[in-house]
Amino acid sequence: MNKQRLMREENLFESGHRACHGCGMAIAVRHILKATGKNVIVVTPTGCLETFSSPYGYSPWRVPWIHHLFENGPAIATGVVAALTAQKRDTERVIAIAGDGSTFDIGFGALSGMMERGDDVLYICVDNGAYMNTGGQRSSASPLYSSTSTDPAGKESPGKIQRKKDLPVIIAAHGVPYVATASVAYLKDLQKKVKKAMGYHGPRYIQIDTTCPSVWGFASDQTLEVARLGVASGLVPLFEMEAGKITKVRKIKTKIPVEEYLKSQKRFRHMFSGHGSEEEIKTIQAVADENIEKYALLTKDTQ
Ligand SMILES: Cc1ncc(C[n+]2csc(CCOP(=O)(O)OP(=O)(O)O)c2C)c(N)n1
Ligand code: SF4
Ligand SMILES: [Mg+2]
Repeated sequence: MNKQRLMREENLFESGHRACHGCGMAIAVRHILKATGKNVIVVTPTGCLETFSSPYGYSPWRVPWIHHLFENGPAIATGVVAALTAQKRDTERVIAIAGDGSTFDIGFGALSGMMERGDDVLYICVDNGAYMNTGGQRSSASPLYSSTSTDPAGKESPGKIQRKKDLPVIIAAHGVPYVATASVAYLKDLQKKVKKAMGYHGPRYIQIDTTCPSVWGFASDQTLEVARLGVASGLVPLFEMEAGKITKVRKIKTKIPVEEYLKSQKRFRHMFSGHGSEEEIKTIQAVADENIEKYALLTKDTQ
């Protein structure tokens, strides 16, 4: 088999989508499917992924794919599992790939139900920290003090004043076998976690930090670098939890101050405009330090 053909066959999320240049989500999905292989059925709610992967007449999906409402992904995934069981089909597995608005907010009740029932679904949240498909409104995954279209920063407002919801820990509290966080900065790590999750049965959850050049505000060739800065600052902790316990963390090799991450994106530029934002930067640093301590992210050399 020639090399080109081999590469084509390995890629289950191909060209033919309309994601923005440098979209972290498109990169993540390609790598998720490399790890699952082709025997999966994917369900995806409304959001950027659905919109950019279903232009009329084209499809990048090389696996069966179902688009459904914004709020009912977990229920649809459960239904597909039930249909496969009824048909005695055990070769395909079901995975949901959904945005943070759908996962953290509007589909949260359905997600909790699916986790509690114990359905055999790998649920993956491609988290870009806001409702991007409709113009960047805040979600409960938006980071503290990010400027969003519904929490715009200005003279009277520092941006979103709430912290990001700690969804992986909430999901783990359901007693599910596997929960992990990943980043597009570390694609081998991402694939490893997806493969590991596929080795379990029951509900599993992976949350992937997927950088968004268009709404976060950075050059499209900086997608992986901005994601890497998030991890290096401690704001995006990468870990695995099995049966509710942290079993593995990705250590930070070179720790950076949060300013370096914040300065890389326009959604935080108000923090450096001289409107007395020093306190807010300190608060964000405290969030990063809390993650570093909670997940023991530093090695002996980086402490
Ligand atoms: C019930 C309902 N409310 C609102 C919308 C409009 N809507 C479509 S996509 C979207 C945002 C999706 O955000 P997210 O899940 O984070 O995915 P992203 O676009 O960021 O990838 C919204 C608000 C809708 N389709 N259905
Ligand atoms: S808006 Fe962001 S998440 Fe959506 S397609 Fe563009 S880069 Fe990707
Ligand atoms: Mg989103």
